[in-house]
Amino acid sequence: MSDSPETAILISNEGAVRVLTLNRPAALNAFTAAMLAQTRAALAEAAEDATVKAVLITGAGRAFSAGQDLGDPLVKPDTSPDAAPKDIGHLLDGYYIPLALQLRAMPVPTIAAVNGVAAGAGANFALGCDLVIAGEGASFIQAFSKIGLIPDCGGTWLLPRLVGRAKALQLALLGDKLKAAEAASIGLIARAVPDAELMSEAMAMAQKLAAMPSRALAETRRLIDQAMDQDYEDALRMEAMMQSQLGFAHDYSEGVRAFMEKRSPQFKDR
Ligand code: LHQ
Repeated sequence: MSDSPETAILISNEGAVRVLTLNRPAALNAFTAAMLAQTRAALAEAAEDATVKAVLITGAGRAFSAGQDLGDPLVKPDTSPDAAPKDIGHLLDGYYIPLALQLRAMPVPTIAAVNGVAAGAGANFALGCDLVIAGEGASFIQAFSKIGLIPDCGGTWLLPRLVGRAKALQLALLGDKLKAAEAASIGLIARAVPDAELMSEAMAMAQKLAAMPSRALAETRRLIDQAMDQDYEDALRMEAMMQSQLGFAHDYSEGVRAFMEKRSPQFKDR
């Protein structure tokens, strides 16, 4: 059964691309605590497997993810008069924060193929991936304000950096549905493509990244994230330090040799 905790994440491989499919379609792939734990385990497994060179994340059925499962006993408000209020922040501390950090520290690129609605933490989980490609029927909803919450799973950090303060506030305060094409046009995501082409386009992107020098890609992400909070000179010095390190690594000499010899490079650093 799709809702059984054992199958909340489907795992498959296509060459060097690890595909993770969020798989609770009857609940629009909303995250339960068990599913969050499985997502973390699947990402950890991909990070440790040297044959994996890119991770593609998508959703089963008509949604990417509707965010936190609001029926999960950990977050569902207990309406009985003598019930103690629940601290839903524990779920962020215990699951969403480690998940968001893990995504950012992956040794290989992550691609979200958003196949339908991505709401709440489901939207921000997708936006936390390195590249986001969405089908034209997909949409992004910062649903938090509608239930009295703030954007979590990195939303307050990601949104202004991706689209600027004015647009971030528009999306977060109103909680309106943003269609994939507009999300692409404002720079929230990389691309919107016809629904029928989503998986082939996302896979082509993932395969392209999988053939590239993984370590350089992971360090590129790390330095870009870090530079957001640095001044220009610090970023320049960080670039020089990293370039020194990468210059000693296999992939640089292999990349230059392959260019000179007019052949495809065989990268191996991770
Ligand atoms: C759901 C859900 C859902 C359970 C659809 N849960 N069942 C972090 C930590 C701590 C606390 C709280 O929050 C967070 C982070 C967050 O993510 S908060 C934001 C949580 N997400 C939402 O508020 C979105 C709620 N969902 C919706 O607004 C709609 O379902 C959307 C706009 C996503 C899709 O609308 P429709 O296409 O009209 O589908 P639907 O509403 O009919 O949903 C289909 C089924 O999925 C339905 O079940 P049913 O048994 O009636 O068929 C929904 O109950 C279920 N579902 N989202 N988050």
